[in-house]
Amino acid sequence: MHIRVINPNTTADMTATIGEAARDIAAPGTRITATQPAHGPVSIESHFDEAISAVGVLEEVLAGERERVDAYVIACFGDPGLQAARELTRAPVVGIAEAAFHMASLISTRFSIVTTLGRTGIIAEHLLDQYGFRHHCRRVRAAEIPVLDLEENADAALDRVIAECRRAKEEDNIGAIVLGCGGMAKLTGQIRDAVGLPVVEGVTAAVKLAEALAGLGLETSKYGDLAFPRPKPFSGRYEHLSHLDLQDGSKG
Ligand code: 5HY
Repeated sequence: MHIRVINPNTTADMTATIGEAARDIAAPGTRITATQPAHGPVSIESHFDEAISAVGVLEEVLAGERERVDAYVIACFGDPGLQAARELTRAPVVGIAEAAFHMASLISTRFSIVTTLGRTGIIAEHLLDQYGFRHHCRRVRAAEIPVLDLEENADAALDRVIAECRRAKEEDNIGAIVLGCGGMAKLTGQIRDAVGLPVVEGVTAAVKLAEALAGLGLETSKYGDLAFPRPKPFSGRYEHLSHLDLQDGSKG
């Protein structure tokens, strides 16, 4: 099984971290390719960053279709471009936020999310509503660290994330913590041991869900809104997306 794990920001070190965490948890025989867009923000910390990164995610899915991968993971906690990506392929596409919400709701009745910057918390809240998990989530908290601090000031960033997780444990009456950033992919064990609560991390949750879906032979439905986009002309810098013929498996 071949899973393409897409880091929607363009920071290679974070892509490497995400790839390592995915390979550590993948089943024997699962091949993980960790990629990032050629164009886009070095980190995603706003609606603007998210909107731009979504196009990069779609370009990476089209590249994966040329390699006929079996499943995709979108490794940013905003799940940028998730539904659009599902239109481009029959393969399952799993967003790390959606995967983490599902997994956390299977092991706890209430969880809190700990993300990086407070300003991106609303993105997680919108996804909780969109996916139907608002009633499972007590609070969306922030360690108030820039995303790239997870790579560049790792120890200090970890301390701040642990401190916020401890506050969640003391104050939120929860049974689990959901980590709210793909850049936290390799911190699960340290945080769990420091906080003493189950910790759900999106990249690893999404890889296991992608394996399960592909292993069951389940494909993204092509009936209704996730059907392949109607081929049409695109202009300017998107001209190469014109007349995408995704139907017959020979990808654009
Ligand atoms: C992420 N940003 O998972 C989000 C996290 C966030 O570049 N990768 C990013 O803070 O919204």
